[in-house]
Amino acid sequence: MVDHAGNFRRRTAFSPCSQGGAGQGPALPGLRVYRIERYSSPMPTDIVLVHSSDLHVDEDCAAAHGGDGTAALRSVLATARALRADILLLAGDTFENNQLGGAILDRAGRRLAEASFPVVILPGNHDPVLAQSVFVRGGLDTLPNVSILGVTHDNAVPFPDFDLEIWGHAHRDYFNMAPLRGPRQRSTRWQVAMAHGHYEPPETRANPLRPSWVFGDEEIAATAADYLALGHWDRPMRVGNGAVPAYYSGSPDLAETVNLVRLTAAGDVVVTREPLSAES
Ligand SMILES: [Mn+2]
Repeated sequence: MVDHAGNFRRRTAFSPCSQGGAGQGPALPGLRVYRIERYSSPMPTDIVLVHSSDLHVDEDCAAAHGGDGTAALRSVLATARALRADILLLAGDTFENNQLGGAILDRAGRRLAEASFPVVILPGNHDPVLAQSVFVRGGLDTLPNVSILGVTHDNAVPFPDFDLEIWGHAHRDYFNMAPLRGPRQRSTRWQVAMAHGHYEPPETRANPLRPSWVFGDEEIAATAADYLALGHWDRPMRVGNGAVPAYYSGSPDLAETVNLVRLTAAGDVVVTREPLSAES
């Protein structure tokens, strides 16, 4: 932080967020306001990120969502708009699989294109970056407001107007990989990381029967990110040892919320859960 006299000072204490953050939704258990060291001058306004994952856009099915396979996407986009998101983060498994047909991809593409804000997509284990991925076949890589890690950008998407960079390793095939390998050096005031995989706490990390796409406390801390947007779990949860605010958003279907992440002008990171809006 830079105080009023312009002197750098270090603030390490976490203070409970007694104000409930910037929304009406239920607070996430263990919610904290993180005081993060800052070197640069204050930003004039807050940056609002909305984080969701595991939308699993699928072929239309009469038994679910009134027959609209893009219902979860529609709902998350409407919620992000209602929350006045500056950027929407989708942390993997946006699509159920890479075999989806043209009609559903066209509809998903139209919904994304109609969004009035940038969308950053991290491909997950259901929708990895293959030559014939949904992102390419659906033309999603041509939408000006959509950035797809591993497709339109290799590992990082810059947002110079916000002095923000968002990085993450896309799933590029169906095999195992380490989602948080090689943390990216910070080059902007704000840095947000994304990962699609399975958090393993220290007490079970040695278990040889481990799931794929694992990361733990050390990998999370090594990102030194202002926020880590996680996907793969349908349940919303904060994970890690507190060094970095690392949250699963959970799926819209199960959580019925998105994570709202406010990067404040004062340098705080405030995370709340917000209910899905009525669809429009
Ligand atoms: Mn997954």
